[in-house]
Amino acid sequence: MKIVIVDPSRVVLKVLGATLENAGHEVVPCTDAMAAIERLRQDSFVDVLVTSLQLDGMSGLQLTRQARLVAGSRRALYILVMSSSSERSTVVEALDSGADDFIVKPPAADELLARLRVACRLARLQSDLIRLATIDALTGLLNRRAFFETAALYSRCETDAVAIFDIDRFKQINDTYGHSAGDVVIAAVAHAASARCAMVGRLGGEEFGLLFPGGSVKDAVTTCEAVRLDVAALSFPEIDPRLRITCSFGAGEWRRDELMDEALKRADVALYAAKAGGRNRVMA
Ligand code: GH3
Ligand code: MG
Ligand code: MG
Ligand code: MG
Repeated sequence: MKIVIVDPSRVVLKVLGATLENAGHEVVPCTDAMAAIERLRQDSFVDVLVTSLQLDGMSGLQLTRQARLVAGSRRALYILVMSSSSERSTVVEALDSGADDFIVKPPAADELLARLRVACRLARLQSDLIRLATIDALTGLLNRRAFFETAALYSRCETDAVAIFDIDRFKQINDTYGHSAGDVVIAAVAHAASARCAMVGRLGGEEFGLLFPGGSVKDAVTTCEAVRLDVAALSFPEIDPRLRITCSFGAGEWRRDELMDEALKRADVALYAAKAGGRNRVMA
């Protein structure tokens, strides 16, 4: 695991760091809380924070609370607090501040490593749960809920745009080649879209959402047009060499102070027009 350890003493950091490294962990030593927070902000691969309560500047309890905010609900971060005081009130305060566990300082190596094995078990479980709850299994895209949550997390820029698209006459593909061939097509279309846009979600069966933070409707239309051409160029020799796929797209402005639902409705109207206009096109 990747472990950030925070203690004002370089000697303590060296001793604990060696123990953890010998057990195969990657260690990031920090002598103060600000450095630790900065690291957590920049590096989403940190699994564990081990912090002393007694720090210079920001206290270990404040660090614990801040670290919880930084990690949020989408990231597994296990926090182990160390303190030379094992008073009950200290333990309670640490756990209530967001720590997952507590160990008396200086910790015995075997106990510290055993507690980190617990951390490892829980971190695996938590990241599995986060993945299962947010990632669509067929396509690897954000699922519908995660797409909406991600959109809500974005600070609204001066301009934003959204788009949705839907595979044309998809029912025919299922009916002609079977459901599993349909799944192959859905996955290939998803892959093509994610190569052109960083934020793509699977909104439902063969319908996808694209998010353009800071982008205009014109940007959205340009990207959709690129995806449209990429999808039209896909071939599926393992299904039928003659099979070609098209998609219809609708793009819309996402105005400030508007829920994304409203912007999606706008995009949906455009998508409907694209379908009615003959499919395999982008409308805004
Ligand atoms: P249109 O051009 O108007 O979009 O026509 P369409 O046939 O694509 O539209 P419709 O919404 O009627 O059909 C979508 C089909 O997608 C219906 C449903 O059975 C199928 N579908 C939904 N989810 C999945 C999936 O995960 N895998 C497969 N293979 N099919 C799915
Ligand atoms: Mg449809
Ligand atoms: Mg369709
Ligand atoms: Mg559909």
